[in-house]
Amino acid sequence: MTNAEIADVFDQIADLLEFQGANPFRVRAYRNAARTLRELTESLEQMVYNNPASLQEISGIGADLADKIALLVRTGSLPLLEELREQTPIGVLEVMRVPGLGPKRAATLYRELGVSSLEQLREACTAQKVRDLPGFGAKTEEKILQGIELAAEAGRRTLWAVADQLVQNILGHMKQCKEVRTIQPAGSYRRGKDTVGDLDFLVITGKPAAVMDHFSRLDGIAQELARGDTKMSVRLAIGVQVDVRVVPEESFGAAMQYFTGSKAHNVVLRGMAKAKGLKINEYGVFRGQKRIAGRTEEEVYGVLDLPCFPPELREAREEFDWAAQGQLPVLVELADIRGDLHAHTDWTDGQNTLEEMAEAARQRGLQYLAIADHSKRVSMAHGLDADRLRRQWDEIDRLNERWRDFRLLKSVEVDILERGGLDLPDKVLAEADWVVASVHYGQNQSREQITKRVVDALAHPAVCVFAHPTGRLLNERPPYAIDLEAVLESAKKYGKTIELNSHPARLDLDDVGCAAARKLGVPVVISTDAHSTTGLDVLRYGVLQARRGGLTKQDVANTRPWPELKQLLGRS
Ligand code: DGT
Ligand code: CA
Ligand code: CA
Ligand code: ZN
Repeated sequence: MTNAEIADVFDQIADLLEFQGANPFRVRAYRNAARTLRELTESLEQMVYNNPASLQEISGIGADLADKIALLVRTGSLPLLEELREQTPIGVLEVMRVPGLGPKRAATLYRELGVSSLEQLREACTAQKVRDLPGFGAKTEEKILQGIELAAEAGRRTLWAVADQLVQNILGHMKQCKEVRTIQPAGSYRRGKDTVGDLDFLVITGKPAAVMDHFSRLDGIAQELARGDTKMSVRLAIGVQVDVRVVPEESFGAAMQYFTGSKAHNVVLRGMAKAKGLKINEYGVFRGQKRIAGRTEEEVYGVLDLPCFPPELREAREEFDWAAQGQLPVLVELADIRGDLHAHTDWTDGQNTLEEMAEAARQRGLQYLAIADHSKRVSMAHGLDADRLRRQWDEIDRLNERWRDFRLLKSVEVDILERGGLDLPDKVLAEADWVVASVHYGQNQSREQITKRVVDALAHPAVCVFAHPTGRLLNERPPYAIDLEAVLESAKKYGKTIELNSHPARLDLDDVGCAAARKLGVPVVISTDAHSTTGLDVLRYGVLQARRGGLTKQDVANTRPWPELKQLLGRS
């Protein structure tokens, strides 16, 4: 154990004691001890093993603290700390660490507002309840909100959709520099991964220094991390790192290939090159000293007798097998999508009317839109009961008389109840064009319970699709404990489909789930789950994940016109 680690333990004890309102002298004793130990030049561990008595010679360390240091070094823990942790609500420690807070303020927040998690703290700040507490104020409240964002962002991966905005910004800025001959994004962004660690750009230029000067003038740079002759790294204020590399024109394809990755894909590629007596790196493919490819990616893959893989497939999953068999799939595209099968309106928690949603879908070139508002169990969203649902369907019938090229489908997002079963009578569900089933409650149930609920729902004759199948929210909520394999198998058995929800924080099924559905022959429905007209624009994020799962137009159910889709489900 290092001195710093021991000091941290003492600091934590001080924090927790202070949170509990312990005697200030006791709190200060631990805090002072932590500071002393952190600045000590001799190793506490050595002292404990060689001469424990010497611990008491450190200023401010008496018999009690000396014993605690010895115990900590020997056992790795302290009963006092464990005890304090047990007495403190779990989330409070996170709350304390938000910049601008601390144990005392965390205690006030807990006592006055019951705040014991970052989420509750965010809510309390947003509701402007924090500013009225003694010792706080509007400024503090604002600072806390920023602090929560920062704490939450640190160490997190960026949603692809957010990364995409950054990339477009950066491209826009860099293209204003006349010394930039070419700039292209690479890395996980280019592969369309659902979240991105950092952004990677490659540039061709005759004047690297001028390009980097220009790059450093990008809005939103918080810090320049490194700058060399050909590489520069910065951190943006929102916490994302951006790497820019200048590469020679004759190596641009090789560099794009290399820096697009993935690492696993590159490892396989390097092995294949070696087997052909070739060497591959970010400068090109070489036979001996001679560069035989490098200007374009096609050329690089070509000399290895490989197709230029779509970036989305470069994960060393199935792509090399497909290439060996000469059967690279033709991946689904946004333009293949004919309709959207999951959207909400202001009848429940959506923002727009039926008519507005329909017109927005039509303008986006869709032929059909399923209005799948929530069922009554979702009371927070004013979920529909049978009566209101039928009234909505009457209005849909009326609206549908307007269009020849477009159709609203009578649908509903029916909740799969905690105890099992669906939230609407069978008779009503049987009248729907399309029934979306989903789990919103009882997400903490066991794997067996939750899987059984879903498998039973898929067996219900009215249900067409199981929506956002794992319930994950990227950076926020892990998947529930569902057995996806069992769910896919019953979807197969009952001739049902599975949703790829395109919301950028959901992307659920994920790419691997899509591949699993494809292998079993379960059609995937790429849906928007739009709660407003602009919510319809997320479709492309879903399509990107479907491509990563290797899905073709055939594998995606809603590439079909509605009559064909009905046939696929065995309905007339
Ligand atoms: P990220 O940023 O964590 O979402 O993932 P990537 O894939 O963008 O990874 P990053 O930014 O570390 O590097 C970009 C690409 O560069 C990566 O996909 C493959 C290539 N690369 C980086 N380091 C290595 C390496 O050590 N070996 C190989 N073969 N390739 C590497
Ligand atoms: Ca990256
Ligand atoms: Ca990088
Ligand atoms: Zn929904």
